[in-house]
Amino acid sequence: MTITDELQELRERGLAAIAGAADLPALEAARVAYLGKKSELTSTLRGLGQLAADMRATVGQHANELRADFEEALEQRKAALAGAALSATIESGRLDVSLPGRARPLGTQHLINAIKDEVSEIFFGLGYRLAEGPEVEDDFHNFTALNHSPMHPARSASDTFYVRDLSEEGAAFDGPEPSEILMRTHTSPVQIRTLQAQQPPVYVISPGKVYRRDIADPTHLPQFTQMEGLAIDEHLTFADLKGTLDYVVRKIFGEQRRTRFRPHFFPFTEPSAEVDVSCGVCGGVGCRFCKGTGWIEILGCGMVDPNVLVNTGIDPERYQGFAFGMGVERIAALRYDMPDIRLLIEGDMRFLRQF
Ligand code: 2U9
Repeated sequence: MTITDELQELRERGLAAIAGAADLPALEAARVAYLGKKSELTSTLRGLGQLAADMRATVGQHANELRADFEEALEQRKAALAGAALSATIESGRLDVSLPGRARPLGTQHLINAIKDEVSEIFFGLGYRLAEGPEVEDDFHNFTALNHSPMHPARSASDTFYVRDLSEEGAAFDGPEPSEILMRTHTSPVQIRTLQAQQPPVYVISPGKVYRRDIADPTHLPQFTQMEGLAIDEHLTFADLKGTLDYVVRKIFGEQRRTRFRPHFFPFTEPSAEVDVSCGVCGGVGCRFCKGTGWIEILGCGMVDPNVLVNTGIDPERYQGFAFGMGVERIAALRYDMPDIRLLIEGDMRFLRQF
């Protein structure tokens, strides 16, 4: 075989290896094999000096052409592989916009807030306004202004969560003095603040979270939601209170329901009453649901004690009023026949999703 034939055979092998390189590392291996220092082509070029002059020119020309052709073929293959790699990347990242989207479960309002809003709307329809205030309160607004005697049991540390500011100099968790700061035990202090800030007429509702040192059981929670209301005006009587609450209870539970007012005692109202609604299961004749009485207790109320008006700078000779309070969780439990109000706050979606 002549050198020219050998170069022709090398050309075919080299071009085939370059064209057959499947990726960039394989292409680099082909470059080393056919253009590298130890390649046949390099030794041919190095050996040119030993050839006769006429052969040297011909072989030199062919070998240099072959080197140029290998280099060009390498460049072309490299570009083709890079293009293929880019296409593969694009292909793998392609989005099928016709695929259905991932379903994301939607959150909804909690039943407690839904009932709070529903009852609030009934009062807004009667002209009441929303009053809000702090959940961390002081003794005056939570107890003293509301006519609680200094030794009233609700003030005890076993009924009320007291709060201490531990960032203060020398403060200890069990400080020597009783704390004046507490978690509000009802939303009544919001109404005390309203009366301090504005003169009657006042018609407000104050829904919100309240805190009592109770152990959770089917009918108690250490944190629950209250809806309280207050009306202070000239000439308000117990008849206004009865008419208002009878209307609201029928709006909440249904027009066919009736109400009953039983005498009761609260420190902040006089006279005071507890309000029952006729049983929705038996219509008032007596059944297991109402424990045979035909009635279910739903809220407390009364005429605001004159002492409370005096405590907030309002003249009780000119103004009178009524107040009421109900537990939102209790309303929810009655309306949906729940055996245990703890279900409302445990976050079990199988239960909450029903409403
Ligand atoms: C002012 C004056 C009087 C608010 C009232 C009740 C009766 C009542 C309970 C219902 C169930 C608390 O959630 S519960 O445990 N509340 O029975 N609350 S009168 O009386 C006020 C409020 C503010 C200035």
